[in-house]
Formats: sequence, C-alpha cells, structure tokens
Amino acid sequence: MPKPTEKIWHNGQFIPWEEARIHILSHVVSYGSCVFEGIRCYATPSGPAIFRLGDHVRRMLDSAKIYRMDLGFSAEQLAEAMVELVRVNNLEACYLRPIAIRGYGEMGVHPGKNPVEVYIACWEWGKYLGDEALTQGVDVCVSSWTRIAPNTLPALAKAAANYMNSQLIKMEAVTNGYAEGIALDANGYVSEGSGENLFLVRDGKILTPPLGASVLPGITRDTVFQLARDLEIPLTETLIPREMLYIADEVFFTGTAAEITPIRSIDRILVGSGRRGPITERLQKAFFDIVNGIAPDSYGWLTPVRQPVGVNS
Ligand code: PPE
Repeated sequence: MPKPTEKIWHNGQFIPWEEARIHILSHVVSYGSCVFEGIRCYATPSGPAIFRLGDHVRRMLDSAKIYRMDLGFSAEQLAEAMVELVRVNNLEACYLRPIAIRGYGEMGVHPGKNPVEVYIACWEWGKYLGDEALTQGVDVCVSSWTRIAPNTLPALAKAAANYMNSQLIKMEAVTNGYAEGIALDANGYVSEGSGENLFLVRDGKILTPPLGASVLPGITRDTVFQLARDLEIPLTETLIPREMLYIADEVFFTGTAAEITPIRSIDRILVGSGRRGPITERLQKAFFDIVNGIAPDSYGWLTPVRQPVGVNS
C-alpha cells in the first residue's frame, strides 16, 4: 500500500486521504471509464520539482478528449492543483497520479448521465523495477499477449482499461520469473512493456517503435528523443521485428515510474554483453542530472513546487 499523505485533491478541494472513496456502482467500476496520468516530482537542491508537468497535463486532456470526457478544469488549473498538492503534503520527491473517472449516476454503458470526477493523489514511490534495475538491468520476456490492436482501445489515450492488457503481460512475466514483459503489436512488431516504452541500440543507432505500433506516447520516450539529439546519437522511429530484440547491442525501457531502465536479457538471451550498455548509461546520466538538479534545466522541464510560479513546460 502507498504510504498515505495528508491530502488528496478532488474537483478543486483538498480532502483527507481516507475520504477519497467512490461508490461501487460508479460507472468506472463496471466499464473502466477512467483516464489518468503518472508524473514524478524530484528532490532538487532548490526543492521539489515536477518533471514535464505541462506535457503530462496535456496528455491527460488528450486522453479525456478521445473518450469525450469533459474534465471541467483547464490545463492551468490542473497543473496548479498538482503543484499545490505536493506543497500541502510537504513532500520532497513523489509520484503524482491524477485520475479522472466517470462517477456515480446511472447504470448502462452510455456514460452521459454520470458525473466526471477528477482526483489527484501523490505518494512516495521508489524504483519501479527493483532497486538494482537502473544499474544492473532487468530480465524480461516477450509476452504471449499481444498489445491492444489499432482501432480497439486507443493506445494514445492513457486509459485505465488499457491496463487490463498490461496486467496480463505483467502477470505472465512475473509468474515466469521475469521482471517485465514486452508485448508485440497486432502485426507482430515490437510494441512496448506493460508500463514502459522500449528502445534498442544497434551499431550506435537508437531505434524505437512508432506511435502506430500501439505504444503510449511516453513523455520519457520524448525526453530520450531530445537527449539523444543533444548527445548526437541518431534515433529512428521504425517498425521493429521481434528478433531484432535478440541481436541488439542494448535495449532499455523508459517510463515515468521506470525512468530509464536497462534490459540485460530477453527470453534468457543476453542483450549485448548482458550489462548496461554505454548509450543507455549516457542517456541515464543526462536524464538524472537534469531531474536531480545537477545539470541546468535547459529545456524548462522542471516546475518548482516551492516558488510561486506557474507551469514552465
Ligand atoms: N507505456 C505504457 C503502457 C505505460 O503505462 C507507460 C507509463 C509508458 C509507456 C511510459 O510513458 P511515460 O511515463 O509518459 O514516459 N506507465 C506509468 C504507469 C506505471 C504504473 O505501474 O502505474 C508510469 O510509468 O508512470
């Protein structure tokens, strides 16, 4: 269980952690009608700072738009609420989870009469794939489950229902002794992990599946695009056949929770030499130096929590 903080934000009000409850017949429970986000706030020398807040809020609004959900709050209001939430809970580093659901109103698939409720919670969340994952890498498998197909559940929306597919991928992987599973898309090309985007490196070039391969448009994914450009490492979005995973020099996951996590084996085949590769390490360093406030925030990716400022990214 996450360690409770004092407050959760609900439709513009701060409420006690224990009071963030919903009725069992809320639309979301039967029909999965929920869009959400996952955002990290990092401890920096100048206090807590939220990473790419504006981009996460934008994706939340995009997810809501795809599902015809009116959140009733602007991007600025949501961003401000998140800054305030970290402040009132007095946290240095945490993970924020804004959640918009279709609530309690009517039964039946059509959600028209059910109110949209917006909540934002935060808690302290450590390393997603284990403490040593960032340095040692993780052992993963290719899932027997296929990622959600185009024009079924929209992959560009970060919707709770998509995570039923993710749960199948994750449970199968963990049951079989792996840290995570990589799903292929409906055409058999590499898609992504249950909760991470995927990159591979071969001959000094970075490859990642395009958005059309049923991947979430990850914000860490986009961060890697920008960091790779700065480091002058070529990067291409391209369809990736499964077997390319086995002959890559390096493979890594990206995600808000997973950050940049090296993969050291896939289906028990070693990736490269079976340890974190040099390009993965360079990207990790560039990423962590920025989020930890060691390198200058030249992209304007960090929103400080303690100073009275608005969103800067
Ligand atoms: N793909 C999926 C399916 C996914 O869930 C995530 C985030 C990503 C890619 C990476 O996106 P981004 O965080 O914007 O770089 N997964 C979130 C959920 C983790 C959870 O277990 O809950 C996350 O990393 O916050």
